Amino acid sequence: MELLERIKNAIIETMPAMAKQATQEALEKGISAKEILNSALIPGMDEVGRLFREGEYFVPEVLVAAKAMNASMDLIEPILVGSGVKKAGKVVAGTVEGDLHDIGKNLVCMMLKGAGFEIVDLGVDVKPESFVEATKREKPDILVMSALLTTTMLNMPKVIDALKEAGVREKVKVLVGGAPVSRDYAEEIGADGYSEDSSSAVELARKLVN
Ligand code: B1M
Repeated sequence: MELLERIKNAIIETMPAMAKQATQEALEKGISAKEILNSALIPGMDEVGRLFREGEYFVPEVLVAAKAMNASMDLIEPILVGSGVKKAGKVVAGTVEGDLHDIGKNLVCMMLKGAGFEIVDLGVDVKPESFVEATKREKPDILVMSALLTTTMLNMPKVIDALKEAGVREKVKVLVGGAPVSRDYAEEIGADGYSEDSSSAVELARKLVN
């Protein structure tokens, strides 16, 4: 379908206005929101993730591609919500306490959203008790924590301890990431997974909810 290809290419070629226009046309022609999501947005962002992993795209391209995906998503999301299309899963995400860096966390959230996950973004400087409250309230499949400072990554195990104390640790998969975080550190603190960038975060999240 030519219009779906146009939406997909607008995402890959980082053109938000074109993504929006092609999505509008597709909806007017009767293409369903679900088909736009599954046949244009998700494969488009998958391809962006591949280009990023292989070093062809850098952070600015990924951010604008995500903007293009969001421009399309803004039009189809109300329809998807109304039609009850099943989401890939629910994610609560935040940058840990003391840390104000949010570019990487936002990128992870955008890529997960592009892959069909529902995102509850708690923002930055998120206290352990706020992660716990959101886990109880939102009942997510996955909790994502981001940290960019060697000092604030030490707050990640505090969140895991707080989840245990509140009796909800087993109800959610905990994924961690951010520049100073490593796979070894994730294992050491008892997280369920680590990913070094936003596209591998999507692959990991998909594996964990299936
Ligand atoms: Co700050 N900062 N910063 N900073 N900053 C760094 C991180 C630093 C490495 C710079 C340096 O010294 N070379 C350094 C940390 C040193 C350390 O701890 N080892 C540093 C410092 C020291 C500080 C301050 C303390 C500076 C000061 O005030 N003296 C201060 C701290 C403030 C605070 O948080 N309390 C500070 C402040 C800031 C700004 C506010 C000015 C700004 C943040 C703006 C914002 O985020 N809105 C800022 C920035 C921009 C940076 C650098 C330049 C860029 C970070 C970034 O956005 N990268 C950074 C140096 C650098 O990295 N070159 C630096 C792009 C982003 C896409 O990458 O966040 O790594 P990243 O995310 C990646 C992966 O890590 C991964 O996926 C993303 C996409 O691939 N990922 C996840 C991230 N989270 C994930 C979660 C997952 C999975 C993957 O969950 C599953």
